[in-house]
Amino acid sequence: MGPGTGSLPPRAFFTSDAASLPLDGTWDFRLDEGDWGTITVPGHWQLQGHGSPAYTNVRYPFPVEPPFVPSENPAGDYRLTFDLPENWPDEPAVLRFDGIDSCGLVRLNDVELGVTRGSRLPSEFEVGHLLRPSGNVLTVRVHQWSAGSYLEDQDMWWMSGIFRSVMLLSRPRGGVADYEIHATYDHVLGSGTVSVQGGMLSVPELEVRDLLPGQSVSLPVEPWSAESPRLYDGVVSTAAERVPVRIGFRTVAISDGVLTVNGARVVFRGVNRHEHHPRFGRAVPREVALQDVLLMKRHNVNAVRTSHYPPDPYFLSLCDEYGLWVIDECDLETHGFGELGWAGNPSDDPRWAESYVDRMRRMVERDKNHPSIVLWSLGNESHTGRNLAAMASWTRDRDPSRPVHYEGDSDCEYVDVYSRMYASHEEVDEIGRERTHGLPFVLCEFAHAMGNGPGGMLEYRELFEEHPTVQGGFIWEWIDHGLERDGHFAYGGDFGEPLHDGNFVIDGLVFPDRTPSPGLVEFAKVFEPVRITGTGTGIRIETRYDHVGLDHLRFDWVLEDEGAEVATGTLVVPPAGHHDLPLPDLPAVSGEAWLTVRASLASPARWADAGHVVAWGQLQVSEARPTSLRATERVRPGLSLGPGRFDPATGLLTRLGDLAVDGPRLDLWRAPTDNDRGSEHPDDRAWRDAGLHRLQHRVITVDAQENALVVRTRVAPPAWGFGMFADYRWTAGGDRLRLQVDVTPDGEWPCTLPRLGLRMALPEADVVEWFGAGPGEAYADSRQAARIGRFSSTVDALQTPYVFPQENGNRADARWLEIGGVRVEGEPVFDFTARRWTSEDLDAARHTHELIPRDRVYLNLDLAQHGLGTASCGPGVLPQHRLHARKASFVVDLSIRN
Ligand code: IPT
Repeated sequence: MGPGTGSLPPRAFFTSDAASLPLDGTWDFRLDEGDWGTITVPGHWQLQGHGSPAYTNVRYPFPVEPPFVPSENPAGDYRLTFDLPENWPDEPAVLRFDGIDSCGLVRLNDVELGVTRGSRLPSEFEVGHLLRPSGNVLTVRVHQWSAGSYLEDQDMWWMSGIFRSVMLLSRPRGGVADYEIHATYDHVLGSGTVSVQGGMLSVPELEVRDLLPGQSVSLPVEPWSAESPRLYDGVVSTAAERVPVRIGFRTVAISDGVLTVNGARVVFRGVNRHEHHPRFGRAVPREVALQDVLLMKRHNVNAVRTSHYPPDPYFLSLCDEYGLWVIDECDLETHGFGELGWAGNPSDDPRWAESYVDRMRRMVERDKNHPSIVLWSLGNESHTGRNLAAMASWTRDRDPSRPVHYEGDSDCEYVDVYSRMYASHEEVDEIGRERTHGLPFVLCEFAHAMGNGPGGMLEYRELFEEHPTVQGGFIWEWIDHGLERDGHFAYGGDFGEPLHDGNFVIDGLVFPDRTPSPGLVEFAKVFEPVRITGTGTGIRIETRYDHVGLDHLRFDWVLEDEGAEVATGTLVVPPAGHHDLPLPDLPAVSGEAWLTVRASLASPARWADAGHVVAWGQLQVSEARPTSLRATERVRPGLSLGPGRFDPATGLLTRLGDLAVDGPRLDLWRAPTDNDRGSEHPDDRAWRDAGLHRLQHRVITVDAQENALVVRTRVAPPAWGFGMFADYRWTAGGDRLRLQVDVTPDGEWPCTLPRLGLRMALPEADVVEWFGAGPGEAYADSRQAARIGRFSSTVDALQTPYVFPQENGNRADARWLEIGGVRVEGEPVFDFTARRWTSEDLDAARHTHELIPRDRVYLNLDLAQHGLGTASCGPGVLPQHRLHARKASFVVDLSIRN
């Protein structure tokens, strides 16, 4: 129940001019005393052919009887023989392990050094006296389970091994044992104050030379913020060692219940980041950590909570350099005790006290010099108790410069910010109005990004803007933890785990391979740092930056008529504040025209090229010309009308020109999303109970009138009395067919509707072109990122490959669409999806590779779809985005284009 043994006191992570020897690479390895082979360090053995990964969210995959773990406890033996480089100094040395999951018994040259605990924390051992010039033998026996596993019940894959770097570091006598830099910023005076411990500090750029430990100096500086991450290079030195350091001046404070940095209120537009790679698990290569940071910055993410353990330290140096606010979270979660009503929870058991504080100490000491870290977090989902309170008080004593966060302290007895997860919009609004607990409020998790979604981010943003103490939040979560397997991504259960939580581990804003999902694109739009809107007569520009102005941006406009560019120009925007600008002079246009204004980087930033768009807005400047159709054509024998031929029995369209089609008919079903399937009362259950996935269409009449074909039907599920009358009225003018659909609910509908629209099948087609919202998918409560324009795509590219197949790819507000020679025009607009499989196929599939293209294209033309919400963990679809059975009419025109 205690921490590891034999290791040195924790200290800052740094490299210096002292000798060092990286020990990463190929090691000898055997599992459970089997045959010796090799393994790559850092890495997990389960991803290198030994055993398999297992996924559980909350439940421990072993009996809960702390501190005992199963007798069947996989043991990985690691062995590395290494020589010292020539000139290796005759000085003390330490062996540093940055992360071993879950514990390792370390031996060097047959001498036992100790045991590591705390998987995502470093351990260092004194080894100088044991080293020899060549033939050093380092062995580590790693166990999958240890008492520490009870404290490491995070929602992620159980994977073991030496998964972070191993280093041998010479520690010169009289060197920098540890160092600590305090660099604060006084926003009133515009000056910084810096002091150092552990060595002398020089910062040439600031003309600071050999500042002695314990002394401080104040001078004018540029502050550090996530928006302007100004770092000063310096050196901490003693006679024997020089440590390069990077200093950011900033002051975190809470005043009047508002969290500020450098005197300005901050809003976290954040994400929760687990360390995950589809092939390497939590052994994330450095270039991939950089990729995360670049993707975040390019999508207007300004904050990261390192859920739920300290990341590889390299990630934090990237946050310093590129600018991200960080909540550094300790490696602690005991969620599985929740299943036992928290009986025996370590958080309040004194026998675990030392382990708790040890974990916090190791994180804080390791990471204390990062300007990006603005809050310390005690851990996640460990309920409450004295050990957590002890971590908090230790932290406050050690580092009064950063507030303490922990969501589980719901009464805010030992934390400095009030934190919640998945609180509904309504509740957040109430917290903001009542200033609950009188503390800054953050959503450490919100908007669960599982599958298609999250819906409702916009409405959260509005609350962050409305209430000063509601200071943003962190989307759950950054990345889908899918593991690559035979060309697709695997999730819980795919490795035969007896106990697992399926695809609940697939809930990120980026896919496992880090392709941005539509959720991330939506995030970027919702949380853009500049708001550009139309005022009716002009353009409004509002800045949402907390620390910088607008002078790094340029504002360009483009005028498009029916989606075709007709003019462009540049707007002159003052560098700070909010502005109402007049419209630029625009040429005459003939159709529906939109003015798009984009704010882009005027010059290259560290994280993106010049021209990268950070914000945009659209204003409609002219309406579409109304189209009218004169029903000139007569219904002909054999039931044809204009370019259409119909089945006399069903009244369904069978041919359009030369094309064989299966006529549009009413469709209410969609392949449920993870959010539809979530919550205690899932929409998906209600829909299935109502039988919406197996509607029957009863033809009442097929009425061939002179200029119209009128088909009356009643659409209803088996076993129930409710249903919907659907009348299809076909007319034609020349080679254009018009369909008017009128639906009228019959009886009491027990549930919302997944969608309300038409579905038809067309011959195979490749390219789709449309004028409407795009280019990406859009749903009622996740549609900010779609702009009005003219787009083209292949049918395949319209699909969003959610790891767990579900409804996806909806394009909103199409004015017209062309696919495979068919033109569809809306009166005025429709939503559409086009795919090579049916909604039923999509519903049945469990992995993307199970979706097999058919030889048709299934086209849905919808009046509306139900919103997405985030009920997979959190609130469902907001009332204004729900779709109810109602009387409705809609009109589409069909014609053939050659
Ligand atoms: C919350 C966890 O903190 C997080 O790790 C993750 O499991 C998330 O849920 C769901 O994906 S805890 C839950 C009880 C809200």
